[in-house]
Amino acid sequence: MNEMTPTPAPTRQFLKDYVAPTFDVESIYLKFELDPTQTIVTSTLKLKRKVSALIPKALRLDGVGLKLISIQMNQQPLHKDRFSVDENGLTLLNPPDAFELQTVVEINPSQNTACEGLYLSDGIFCTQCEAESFRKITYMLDRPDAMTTYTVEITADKKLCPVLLSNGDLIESGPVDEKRHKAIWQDPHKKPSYLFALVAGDLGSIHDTFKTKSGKVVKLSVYATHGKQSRCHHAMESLKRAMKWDEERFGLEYDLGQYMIASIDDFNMGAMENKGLNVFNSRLVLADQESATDSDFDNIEAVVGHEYFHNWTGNRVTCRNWFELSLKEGLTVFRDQEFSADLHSRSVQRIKDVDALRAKQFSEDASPNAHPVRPESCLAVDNFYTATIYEKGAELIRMLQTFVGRAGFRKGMDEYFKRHDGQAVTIIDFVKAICEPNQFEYSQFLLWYSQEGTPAIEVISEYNEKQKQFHIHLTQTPAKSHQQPFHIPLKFGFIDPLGQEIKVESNLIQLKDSKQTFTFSNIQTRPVLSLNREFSAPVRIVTAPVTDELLHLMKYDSDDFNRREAAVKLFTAEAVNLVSQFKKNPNAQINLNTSIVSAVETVLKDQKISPQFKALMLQIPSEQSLAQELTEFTSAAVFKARQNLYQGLVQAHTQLILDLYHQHGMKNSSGDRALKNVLLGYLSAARNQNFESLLERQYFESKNMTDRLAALMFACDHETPLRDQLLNAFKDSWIQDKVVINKWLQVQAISTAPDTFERVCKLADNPIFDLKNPNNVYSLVGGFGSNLIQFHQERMDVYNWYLQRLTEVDHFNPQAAARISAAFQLLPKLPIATQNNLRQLIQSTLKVEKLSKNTIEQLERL
Ligand code: HT7
Ligand code: ZN
Repeated sequence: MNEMTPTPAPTRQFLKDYVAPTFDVESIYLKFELDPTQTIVTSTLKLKRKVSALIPKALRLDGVGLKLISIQMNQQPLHKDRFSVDENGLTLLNPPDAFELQTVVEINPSQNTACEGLYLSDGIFCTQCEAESFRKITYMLDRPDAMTTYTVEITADKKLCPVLLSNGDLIESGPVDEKRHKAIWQDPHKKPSYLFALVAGDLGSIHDTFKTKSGKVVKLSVYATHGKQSRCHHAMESLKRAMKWDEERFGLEYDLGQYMIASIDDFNMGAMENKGLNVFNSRLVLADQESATDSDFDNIEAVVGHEYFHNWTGNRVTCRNWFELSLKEGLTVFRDQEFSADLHSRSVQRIKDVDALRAKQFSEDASPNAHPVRPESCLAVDNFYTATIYEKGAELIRMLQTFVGRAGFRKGMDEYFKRHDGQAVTIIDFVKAICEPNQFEYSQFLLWYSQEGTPAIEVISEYNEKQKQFHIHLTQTPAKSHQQPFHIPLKFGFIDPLGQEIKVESNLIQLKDSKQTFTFSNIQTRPVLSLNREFSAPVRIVTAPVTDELLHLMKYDSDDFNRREAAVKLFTAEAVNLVSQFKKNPNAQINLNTSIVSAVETVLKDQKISPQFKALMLQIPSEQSLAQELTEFTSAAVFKARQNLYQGLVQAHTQLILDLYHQHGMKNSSGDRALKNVLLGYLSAARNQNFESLLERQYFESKNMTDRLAALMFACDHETPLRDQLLNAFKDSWIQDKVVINKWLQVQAISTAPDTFERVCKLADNPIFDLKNPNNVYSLVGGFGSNLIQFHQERMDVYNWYLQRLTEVDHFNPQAAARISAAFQLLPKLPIATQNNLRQLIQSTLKVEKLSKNTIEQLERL
């Protein structure tokens, strides 16, 4: 293409266009001669035409950025008339029904900055093939429904790469010559190309074993940079817990002799479930008390579990194509959430999962990025890795479990594996496998997969004193006017005036129509309704709450989720009211509603609830969740509203908060730390008299990262010398640590202090920050983009700076750039003049810059 030729617009792919491959790949033998700049990949594919396939004139193999050195068919060089090569692949003309194809290609891992395909991270060779990057390694039918068995031979310099890993079992290893050695790995299970992995380099490791329920001993290994082995034990213990849990809860046993996790510093996402060889972002492997927070520990356990659970839900049974991604991701998120709930507090886990769902997925669903859980088209498959596919997908699985019951769900899962083990299937195949053995009629439920947006539910409760009847009138409104009503499972309960649970025959309502009334008889006194318990359906209840009812539920609801939900609603209503007052008068002096003040006092004094739950009850709604309640987002008013809440509550309960802070500061559980740090957040945001000395003491006296980071994060919100004192101390301790230093970048990026933008600009030029490291980008640039207060000051120079950084990242890592473009999701909620100016800025970036299809797709929607 010459320079004057306009770049062709990226093409859209559609779910409806799915056609199965015409050839089976019967096996693949891959030989890697590793070299940082000139790696040679020899692939030998055995291909056979499918019996059912019409005879096509050509067979197309995917391949991107490959230098083809030679091509042979059935051990004979292939004549140039029999094939053609272009920038996206290789076409074989008139191929025979069955043949062996050998291609030799050269690739350059050291120049691969996108973290896709085969690349180098700190001298370690590693791969990331999901979704469509195997084609950057060799020619292949690079699609999930082309499953085959892999044998992989790796040769490399012994000194540079003493460790040579791939999927499956090691079947041979030894020297090649004086300098090089080799390893041959074989994976007996058929898999799609996206699950291929290779890791090679000089890595340290820890090892352990796990005995499966049938008595097989599996060798477990975690690989990481030398010297970091002592931080790998939590990941190893998490892996063993996950293996046991999957046997107990789902009867699923591991199917290879070896399971390996490799920790890599440069990685676009969290982790990757490659068969038998997971590759992990180091931030989700390495942890000890000094370097990782309690939530890092929890995340590591959850993600190690998630990738392990993929071995059955994703690897043994995979997706027919990428539009079906939620088949494996929604189901596996559901499984990892259940794993964490079974191991720890179920209600705390549910609250955290729903908080995350609302913050990420509900805001996505309400934005121009809204899409169904099973999307119908896309420009870039990589953009499918969203909260909707993952977290909302998991909610749909949870609803199915609610409908058919836990035992019924297990029966359905057994049926799913019986029907589909070893296959690439669809979401509908899964739903059928769950529902058919349980005689559950699922046709209306399927709408959850095709209709985007969050449904709203209006609730009117009516008590008839005479007839002792309670009526619940429900109206559901899907997000778009043309959409049909959903089948919605709503768990519920009644609390009587004395705080007792009223027994009813079933605690589940199944809402199917747009409007429906449910009547309950023999209700002796007017109860308070607790609806959508455990958040049984991902919906928004839009009816304005009644304060007295919320206070009653906060005290007495037997469902912890709704008990805390009542507190959230109380805080949210107050905050929304404050926002509208501050919008009218930024200097208004507003006293808090007295019922909030006394409700918080009751929670603070409650000795029966766990500290972890108390911390959740006291959490002030985030800017993200407030944004969802507001038609127009103005950062200054939102900031003031939250500030006012903190100040009012601290003023009313200073001593109580301080006492509780000190009391839990003397204890040492993660729950105590969670509560103590929520209280420290109150004192700091309210600028309580001694807050600086509290922050300073906590930072320097604590030995764990949770407390240190909390103190540092709160200090960053204030333009005081303490902020720099703590930031410098943190930097001095962790400057050499590629994982921990991200925390230092992030706390500065998410600060609400007015000078945040200027400081972020400086940090972006600081040699500590590496634009090529995805974690650095997500922490600093992405962190700033998620900072609703300082990013959305409605200053075009701020937005422009962000777009420039995004463009820079896009030039070498489109996936990372597309992910941080989520910062603009709030655009439709900004004041109209700002919306117009920002849209213009985005449009001109799209026009002027040559952006990837990933980023174009994200920005074009705005
Ligand atoms: N299945 C994994 C997805 C993933 C990924 C996708 C696109 C580009 C890079 C990626 N790294 C990991 C992660 C998971 O859900 O388990
Ligand atoms: Zn996953």
